[in-house]
Amino acid sequence: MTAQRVCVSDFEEEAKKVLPKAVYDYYRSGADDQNTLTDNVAAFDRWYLIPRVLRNVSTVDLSVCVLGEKLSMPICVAATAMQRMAHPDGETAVAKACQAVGTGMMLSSWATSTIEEVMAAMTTTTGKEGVLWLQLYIYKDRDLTLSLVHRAEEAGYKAIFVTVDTPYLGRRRNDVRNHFKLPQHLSLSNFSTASLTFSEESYGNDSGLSVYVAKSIDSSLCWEDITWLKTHTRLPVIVKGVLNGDDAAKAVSYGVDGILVSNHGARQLDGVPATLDVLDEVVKAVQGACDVYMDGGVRRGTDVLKALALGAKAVFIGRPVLWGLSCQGEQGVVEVLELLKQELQLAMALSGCRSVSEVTKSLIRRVEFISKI
Ligand code: HOC
Repeated sequence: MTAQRVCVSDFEEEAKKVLPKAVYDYYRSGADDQNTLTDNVAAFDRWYLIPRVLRNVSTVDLSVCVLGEKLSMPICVAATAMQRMAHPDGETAVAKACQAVGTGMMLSSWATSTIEEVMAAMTTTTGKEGVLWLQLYIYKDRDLTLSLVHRAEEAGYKAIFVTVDTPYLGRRRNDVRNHFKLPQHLSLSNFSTASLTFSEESYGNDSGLSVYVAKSIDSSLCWEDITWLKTHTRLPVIVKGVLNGDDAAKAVSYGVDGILVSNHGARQLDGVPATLDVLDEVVKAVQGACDVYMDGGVRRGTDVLKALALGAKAVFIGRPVLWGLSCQGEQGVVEVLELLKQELQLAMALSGCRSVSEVTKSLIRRVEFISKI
């Protein structure tokens, strides 16, 4: 009998047992010494919640509007690559789970299901078009890049999240050790020609994946490319991977429709701050000109509450979804999303917040001193 899953780490424990080691390691790893990976999670413990009482919390409304779409909660699904390694239904299972729970999903352009397949899966659940956003890497091949954008537009995606923190791939040591490669029966479904053979391309201390990224991703990317992208799409463009106020202000000056504070799940540059620790700086720099979202280290409802209190409009979760998917496909993802939703609802009620708009900075205080004892 499988053990009861009562928190996100229960799902991870079970996922670790069912996944091949190389796949678990690929999903789980951060870059280099993984200091930022640890810190993304630890950062949430550096903030206290300061609840208010006697506020009639008999009903709590978690709904929120993200990029013009009403969602049941401020918890969305982050882009994670190659989800069919976790479960045969991969991205389509995650999409259906999001639709069932009433939230949005960011699809990795490195998905093992096509842009169109995922929208179709999401739509069949309720008959209503799902809330899907496309995560985009800008390839050296700009026609290829734009073909992804236009397919997303055609399929009814609502926005493009352009990843700006990956001119090269961060070094994940386990992928090198494991000679990580995409299992042979899978492919990066959105690219008809570029089938990957990581093992053949790996050498020395580089994983095959990083060799592939160096060959295909445009490392000359700069701010003018945001303008370029915006001129080629009618969809909102959100910059994913901003970690400081100056870049956030710059993004606003380039007319972005949103900013996602992200360190790529701590998989790129080790030693950067936890995303929670830079959220306030980014929110201040943006001065309300666009919405700010965050990902990184969110594992509990109270984490979501702290991120909202620091000014995030919504949070995105990556690994917890992969663990749910690994454990039990669509149902496992529904369970993870429902768990976080319930945890957030309870945390809001216990803090005296009846709606997301009542979650303000006065709800949290930085821990001045953390005893090591
Ligand atoms: C274009 C290739 O985000 C990761 C994923 C995939 C990165 C590959 C990008 O492993 O962090």
